Amino acid sequence: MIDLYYWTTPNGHKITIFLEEAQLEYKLLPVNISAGQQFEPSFLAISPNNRIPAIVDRRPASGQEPISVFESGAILLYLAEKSGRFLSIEPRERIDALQWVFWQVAGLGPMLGQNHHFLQYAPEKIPYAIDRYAAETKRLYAVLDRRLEGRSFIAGSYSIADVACYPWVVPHARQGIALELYPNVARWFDTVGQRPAVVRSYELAARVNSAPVVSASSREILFGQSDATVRRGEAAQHKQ
Ligand SMILES: N[C@@H](CCC(=O)N[C@@H](CS)C(=O)NCC(=O)O)C(=O)O
Repeated sequence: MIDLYYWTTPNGHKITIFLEEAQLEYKLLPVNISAGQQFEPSFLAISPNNRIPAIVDRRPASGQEPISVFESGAILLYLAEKSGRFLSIEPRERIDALQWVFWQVAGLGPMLGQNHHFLQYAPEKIPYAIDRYAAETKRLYAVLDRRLEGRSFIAGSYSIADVACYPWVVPHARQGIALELYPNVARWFDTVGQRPAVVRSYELAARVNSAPVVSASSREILFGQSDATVRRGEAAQHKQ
């Protein structure tokens, strides 16, 4: 049984998609990041970066102590290895998929996140920041588009590389992206979006939370963090 600490965001969707695809047994533990639940000591003990997603595998293959994992890329790798699904064991195909998973967690996710921030949420419109992240977003979509030319999926057959990237392409309109300008991404996006496990994951998300993650009341929680936030979390953990 996998405990999944989850909220309804792209990084959260990656893991529900994998778990639904692989049909692993899991228990969903919502962490409402708009309400500050990511700072609860019990969650910080599993996810020291105060971010979802995180998992606890109550039945690791070793048969020993439960294993906890944070960072969506590490979780996808862990689950792929545990289940033997969506990551080839053939070395060339395996590293091909993994390099695109790393590309997603180090590039596509953070850059599109900054794009969102400056385009949608920043209290002042800063043209330099908006333009910088809009251009980088378009560059990354173009990289993905070139990669998908003549390919059905990002790396060989459907893999954790597709699972990692898909949820970040879902909000393409809010990123200022016209998907028709990236026809290979658009075709891939349609194919992945029709997979029953992907459909189930987004239905599940709608049942867990239908409110926007970023609202007037959650802005300070999400955008007001600093080293003091981490120190407060640490102090709360020590009190426990
Ligand atoms: N690199 C991390 C990023 C995770 C992340 O940014 N999670 C966001 C939701 S998508 C979060 O938990 N935010 C809570 C906060 O900002 O306090 C991963 O890939 O897991």
